[in-house]
Amino acid sequence: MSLSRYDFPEGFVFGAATAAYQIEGSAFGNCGPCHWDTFAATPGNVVRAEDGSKACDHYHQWPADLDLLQAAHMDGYRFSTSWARVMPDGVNINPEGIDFYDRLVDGMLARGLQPFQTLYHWEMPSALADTGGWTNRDTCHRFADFSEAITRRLGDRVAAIATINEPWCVAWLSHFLGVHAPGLRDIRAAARAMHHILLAHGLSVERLRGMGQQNLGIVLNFDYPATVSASPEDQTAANLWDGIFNRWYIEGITRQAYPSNVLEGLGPHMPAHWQDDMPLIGQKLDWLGVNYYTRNLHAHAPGTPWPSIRTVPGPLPKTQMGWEIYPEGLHHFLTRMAKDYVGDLPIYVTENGMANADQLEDGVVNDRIREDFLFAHLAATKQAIADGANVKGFFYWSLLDNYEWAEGYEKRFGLVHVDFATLARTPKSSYHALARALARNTGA
Ligand code: IFM
Repeated sequence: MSLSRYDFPEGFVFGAATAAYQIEGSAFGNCGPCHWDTFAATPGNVVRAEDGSKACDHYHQWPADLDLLQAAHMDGYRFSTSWARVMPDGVNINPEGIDFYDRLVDGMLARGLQPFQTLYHWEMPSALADTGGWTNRDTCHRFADFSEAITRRLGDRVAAIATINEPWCVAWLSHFLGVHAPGLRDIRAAARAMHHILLAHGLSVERLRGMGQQNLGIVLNFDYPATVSASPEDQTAANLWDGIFNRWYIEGITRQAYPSNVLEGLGPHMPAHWQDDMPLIGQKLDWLGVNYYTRNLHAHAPGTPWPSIRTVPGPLPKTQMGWEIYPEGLHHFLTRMAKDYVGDLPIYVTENGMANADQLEDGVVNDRIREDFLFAHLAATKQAIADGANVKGFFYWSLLDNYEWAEGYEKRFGLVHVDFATLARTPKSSYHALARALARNTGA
């Protein structure tokens, strides 16, 4: 597929994304413990019980990593600032942590990269996890304090700030399905986390706006809800999945209301007076981040408790994660967000990518399958723009192979291969293909 930056509007931001815990190395720089350290240390939670203590050692190797972005002609870099690194006990500032991000942002600007910052990409400081994490309303206020502290230092130089990365993962995946830290499987904890994560977003936006900060957004993830059959029961199951995964967060923010089919199950477990928080949650955004990876097939699961959904793998080709490759879903969500929720508000594809069992052979990684995946999703984005969605940028997930949470270091999403024994970086063929597509035609 031959697409280049010239197939997209002038000023469109091409970049790659990472997150702090997945690449930095939490053992360095007086970073505090977070709930992922203890989740990983508990047998059975993470492949080989691996954690992010060393990760890609980005804490020390960041200049070379930023060079990789620049050499691929990227315009932006989406990164996150770890709460546990900036505030190891969840309250007091670690000067070494905040200095690290200060240098990192200056490093981006020196290389012509627009810094797209995410405030919460899942490093809940252990001290706050001890008091209930996202099940505790007080954590939302602590998060606003963290947002203020880091923004006082970086806010004059970042291009955009996202409050939260993927509230569905923070709340449902982590408190109902138990797959991510803190590994709870409890409907009451899930209902509280689903509401509190949006309250934290609202309090953070309110605090940052009060400081005069511009370009505030949130990053939501979306999963295309297909059905196993055309039966009304399976349709209802897919609609409920759509409500839990896709509609809860965007409708909380843009309509100040939660989907009624989800409240049927969660209503009894919601925190008292949650309705009073909706105006705060529903404040104006400056942009919306869309993370998209796959679709899933759903069926009614009779005889099981609410939500009574059985999710099964579909027939399409799959990535190393077992996720179906379905670029049409990205077009669906970009146009749906514009049409049903945000109108002309700028939308960024803040994550899209695939894991693959890449092999380094004779110094080369040939990941043609990732090239095809990437360009198919870029084509879906281009079509969504043609169909009226105001998409302003696309960030590939991820720059580097990294710590894939409960999957440890097994699943490789990077444009750049990382040898986790030596930490050597090797750009894959997909990196070179993207670099060619992004090179500017200078006419020389
Ligand atoms: O690695 C994650 C990232 O942290 C959040 N979005 C999905 C990616 C792939 O699973």
